[in-house]
Amino acid sequence: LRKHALFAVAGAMALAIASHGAHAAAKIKIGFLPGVVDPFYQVMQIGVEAAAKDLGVDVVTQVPPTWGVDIQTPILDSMVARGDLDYIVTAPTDKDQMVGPLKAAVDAGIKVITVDTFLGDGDYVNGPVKFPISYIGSDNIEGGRISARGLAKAIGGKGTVYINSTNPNVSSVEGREKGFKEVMEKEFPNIKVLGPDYNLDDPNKATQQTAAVLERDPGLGGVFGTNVFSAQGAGAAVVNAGLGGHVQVVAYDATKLAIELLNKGVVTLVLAQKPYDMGYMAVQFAVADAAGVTSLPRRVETGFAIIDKENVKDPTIARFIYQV
Ligand code: T6T
Repeated sequence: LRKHALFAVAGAMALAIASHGAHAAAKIKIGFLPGVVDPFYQVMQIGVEAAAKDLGVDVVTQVPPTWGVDIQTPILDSMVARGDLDYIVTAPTDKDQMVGPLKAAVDAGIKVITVDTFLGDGDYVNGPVKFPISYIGSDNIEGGRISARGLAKAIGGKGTVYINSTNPNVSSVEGREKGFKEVMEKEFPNIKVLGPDYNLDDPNKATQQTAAVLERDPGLGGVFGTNVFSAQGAGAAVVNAGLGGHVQVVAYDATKLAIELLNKGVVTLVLAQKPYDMGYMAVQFAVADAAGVTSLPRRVETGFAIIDKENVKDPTIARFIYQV
C-alpha cells in the first residue's frame, strides 16, 4: 500500500508540475506540530526535514513539551497567528477536542494534514471530519492485533495480561487497545485482559501502575505497553520486580531502550512504526497539493516492522529502530 501510495503521489506530482509549472514553483511553508517530545516524533521530524530539503520547502517545527489539548492548542494558535504558513502537518492529541482548533486553522487559509493520529473516526471521505487533506500513519487497530497475537503466543495462549496506555480519546493508542482486546476476546478465550490504565505519557506513572498490577495479580503473564512511555514503564516495573523473562512485555514503538530490553529477554516483541515515512510523505502531500494534485489518498497506512529476537540483527528490519 505504501509503495503504491508513494508511486501514486510521485506520478501525480510529476503530472501536476508539468501542467501547473508556475504554480508548483512557488515555495510553500509548512508548520510541523507533533504530539510531544519523544523518539517517535523525533524520527518523524527527521523525515519532515529530509523531505523539505529534497523538495525545497520551508518548515517551522514546534514540539509540545507534554501531551495534551491544553498544551497543543496554544502552540497551534500561535502557528496560525504567524500568518505565513500554507500547511500544518500535525498529530492531534485528541480526536474530538482538536477538531475546533484545527478547523480554525483551515478557516484562516491553512491546509491540514494529520500524521500518526487522526480526527473524528479517521475517515475523511465519509466520516464526521472531512477537512484534513489526509491521514498518514499506522493502522493502529491492526498493530493492536499483532501485539495481542505476539503476547498470546509468548504466554502459551492462556493466563492474564495487562494493558498500560497513555490517554483516552487519542486515535492511535485507542486503536491499539481496541485491536488488542478484539483478538484476545475472539482468538484467545483463555486469556483475561486487565486495563488499560492511563499513564498520561509519564513513564514513571506507567512503572507505578504496572508494579501495582504485578503486586495485585502475581500470576500476571504479560503486559502490552501501547507506546514509548507505556512500554518503557512496563519494562521497568517487570525488571524491578525481578520478573524479566517471566512476565512477557510487548512494546509498541522501537526505541533503543525497547530493543535493549528485547536483547535482555524482558521484551518479547517490538512493533516499529514508520515515523520517518509519515513525516516525509506528509511533506510530499503538501507539495503535491500545492501543485494542484486533487487525487491524493485521504488515508495512507505506513505499515510496521515486527521485531523479535530472531530478526533484530537483520539490517532490513533493524533500519526501523528509532535511532535517536
Ligand atoms: O506511539 C507514538 C505515537 O504513535 C502515539 O500517537 C503517541 O505516542 C508515541 O508518540 C510514542 O510516545
